Amino acid sequence: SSCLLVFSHDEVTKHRSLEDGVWVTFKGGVYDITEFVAMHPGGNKILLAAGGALEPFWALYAVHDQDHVLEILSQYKVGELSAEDLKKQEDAKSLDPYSSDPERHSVLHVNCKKPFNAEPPPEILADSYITPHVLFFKRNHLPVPQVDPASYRLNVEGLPGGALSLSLEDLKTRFPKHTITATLQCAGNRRSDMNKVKQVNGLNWGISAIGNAKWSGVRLRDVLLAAGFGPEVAKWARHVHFEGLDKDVTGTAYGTSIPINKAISEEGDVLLAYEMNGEDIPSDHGFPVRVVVPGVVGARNVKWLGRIVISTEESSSHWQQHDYKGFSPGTNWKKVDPKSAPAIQELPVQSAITVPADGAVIDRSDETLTVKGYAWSGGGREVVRVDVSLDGGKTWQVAQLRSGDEGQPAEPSPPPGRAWAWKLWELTAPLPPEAEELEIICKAVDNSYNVQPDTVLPIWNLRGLLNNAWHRVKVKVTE
Ligand code: HEM
Ligand code: MTE
Ligand code: MO
Repeated sequence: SSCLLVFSHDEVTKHRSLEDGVWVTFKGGVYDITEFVAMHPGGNKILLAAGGALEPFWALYAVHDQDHVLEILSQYKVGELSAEDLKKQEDAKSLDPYSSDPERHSVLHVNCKKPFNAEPPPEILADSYITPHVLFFKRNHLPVPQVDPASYRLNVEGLPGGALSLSLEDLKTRFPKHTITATLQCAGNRRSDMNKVKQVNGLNWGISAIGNAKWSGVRLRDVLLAAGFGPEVAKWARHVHFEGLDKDVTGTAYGTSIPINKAISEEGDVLLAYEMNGEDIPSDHGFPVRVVVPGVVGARNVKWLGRIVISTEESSSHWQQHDYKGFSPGTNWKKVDPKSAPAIQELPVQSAITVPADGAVIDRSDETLTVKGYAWSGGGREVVRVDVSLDGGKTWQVAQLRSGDEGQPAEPSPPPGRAWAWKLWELTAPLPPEAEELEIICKAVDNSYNVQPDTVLPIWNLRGLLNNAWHRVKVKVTE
């Protein structure tokens, strides 16, 4: 590397804008990333590192700890940092912002350690109608904030009466407690199948970035009414913003918004939940209070809720304006215009096969085969049928649906339009004679007769979101 130029730290700091060029340093290398800024999947945030070291930012957004990211970076190398300045930088290394994250169970498949993103093995996902919190997928964009329940305050702002500040005790004692069973799914669930078609940007989720839990807390509606929501406010209010207590290096909190109608309607069932499956919400899932917006994409279910704002506009946050949007298969990073697509709210109909696993080997002497999985639809639409094929889609059989655990009483059926929870399904059928390999497929139908698309290709998108194509697994049959 002796033929590379050597730059001082001072020289690097002069390149902090698109006009002067955007330079960064990484492990002693100097990079001119001006051209890459517009292509960055994480948006304009990249400019925060301009003129300095990438390390503290990548410690926070450890999604960068992947070979393909380093490959991109390596294309932009222009030189080395002087030895003297490199040493100064190393001395100033900051503490790991993830050091106080909670312990997690080792059975989880970890997609990213920092921030922590993990899902349970698919084989056990549909073994329990209610997903225990330990096995529930965890999707964090930032370090888990440490919240003291005694000093916790939820601030409700934007209403004419001024801000309302509620303690955890206030929430638990001043408002009636409600419980709903609701499924939460990340927009990136099943992204890995999109990756197989063509590389996308994002965590490589399998089929388990989904879970079903009993959430208890107060209705958002009741809190908004207590804060002064009334007919006058209804005339102008259009969106409700939620802000988490998890913050990035600039102090920006995770935030999103939902439409006011969902927030205020009695049928919307939006909760400010303080319990998950009958216990205090675990820290990974939002202790002490998280929003549960049933029927709506995981991203809007803000954890560690600190602030609610009533507004005429959507949240201006990265996660509302730039991420969690769907695009055409033909849209690439060079021509994507985030403003051209609405934020994802209600999710489409979904199902997946949890058993058998892809690549499993089945013994012909078993004679029958049992296929299991989950099915769910967004917007409170109820799954009314799941079709299963054992022969790659030539013939279909209807699976048995369940809203509870085997041998246990089912959950009461939900009021129309409020089917928030998934259904587990199962089909036991004779093994097709002679077949050496089976392609097993499932597809669900909801009560609006929405169906899943048969392949990924026509719904592929650069971010790998909203994959609800027929789920297919291949198994071998041996004698
Ligand atoms: C995501 C590259 C600097 C913030 C990504 C991804 C790539 C990338 C390839 C997508 C990764 C994946 O999902 O597989 C780079 C390169 C950088 C750089 C080459 C420097 C030259 C930064 C900086 C920040 C940042 C300095 C913040 C200050 C983010 C965020 C995401 C992201 C927030 C999205 C993470 C998510 O999905 O939640 N970046 N990045 N990046 N990046 Fe960067
Ligand atoms: N809330 C905050 N404050 N910070 C986050 O990173 N992630 C969101 C949402 N709420 C997130 C958040 C996303 S993208 C999803 S899919 C769900 O939380 C995941 O919830 P879980 O970790 O309880 O499964
Ligand atoms: Mo998500």
